Amino acid sequence: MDRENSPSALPSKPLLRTLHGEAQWPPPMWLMRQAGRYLPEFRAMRAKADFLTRCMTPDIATELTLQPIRRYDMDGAILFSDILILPWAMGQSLEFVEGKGPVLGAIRDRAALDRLDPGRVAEATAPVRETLSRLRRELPPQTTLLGFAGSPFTVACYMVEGSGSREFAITRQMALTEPALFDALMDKLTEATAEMLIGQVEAGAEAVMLFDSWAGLLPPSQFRRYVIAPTRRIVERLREAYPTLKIIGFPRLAGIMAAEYARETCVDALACDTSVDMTQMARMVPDDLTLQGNLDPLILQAGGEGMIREAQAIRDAMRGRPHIFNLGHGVVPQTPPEHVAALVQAVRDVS
Ligand code: 1CP
Repeated sequence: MDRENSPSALPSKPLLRTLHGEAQWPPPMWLMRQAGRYLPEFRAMRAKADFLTRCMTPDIATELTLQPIRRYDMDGAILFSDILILPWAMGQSLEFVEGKGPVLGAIRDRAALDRLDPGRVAEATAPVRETLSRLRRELPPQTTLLGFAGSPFTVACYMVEGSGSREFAITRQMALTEPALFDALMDKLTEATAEMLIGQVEAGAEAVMLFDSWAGLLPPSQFRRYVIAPTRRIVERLREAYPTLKIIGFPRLAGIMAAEYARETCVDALACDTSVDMTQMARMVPDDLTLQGNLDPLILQAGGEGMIREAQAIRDAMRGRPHIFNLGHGVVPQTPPEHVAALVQAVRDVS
């Protein structure tokens, strides 16, 4: 365990301090998908290697993580990787197809589930840990390094469906009609996710984020079973290994269930999606819970005075409580890079 995770000293990095429950002014900021196609230097690297190779080559993944830090001096650097690296590392076939997104060999029965081998994950993800160690050496001293994973439900959606989807109907049907099979998949994923994240922290991640992008598809009873319960288990396992590790949870489009999620999973920070009124959410959660979010990525794409007003309104509404400024979902590829520069300036301008 390093100093930033030790219980005695409050860390000096602004984003980590906020995760420890201390309000900063102006708030620290980073953006989901801050490394991405909207940056010309990212598109240049894209020509050189396919997506999986970019994730699994420490030179490239380090460079892609650093690009938005160099340009915008973000307070957080998120590892360049993907939530689908875990199923791939367990042996599921994965390809990122241009114009279509991820394509996986769908898991629909016990035999396919049994072929997934969590024992392969540590070795298969060694390059990711190498990337994290390099980043810890190369990042500016005030920048916090974030590791991440998908939450089990969201990762299961892709594993069962075999691709992206609007409804993930096959996955949700499996949960309802073959609960033993779906539970076995969720249990396997929950343990493997915790193990992988412990490895990321060992390698240098200073905080971690759990992305549950499709949590909002579930009715409350299943939300408790497939979102809250596995997240809580992962938080427990991480805290056994690293008692003061800070964990951000993102139950996207969970609506009012997000408050219960924050309380029951014991995450340190709740990342709010675009639909959340942050002022209302602040009233529903403890004062020392960090809130992260939540400018609409399309407002960032549009830019201009309207963007500056919206961003400063979110920032000002959260003043006095621990808040990490971010978007409500990822930067879209059509975003002009100068809009991101204007956003950073607007959030940091407290004159
Ligand atoms: O070069 C390319 O065009 C590949 C596009 C790309 C990128 C840049 C994919 C494919 N993944 C990523 C990186 C990524 N993905 C990061 C790290 C970088 C950063 O944030 O700056 C992270 C945290 C993710 C997480 C991720 N992947 C999520 C959760 C967050 C969210 O966006 O909701 C999800 C759902 C994925 C799956 C995925 N990977 C890639 C795509 C296009 C998708 C979405 C597929 C779909 O459902 O349509």
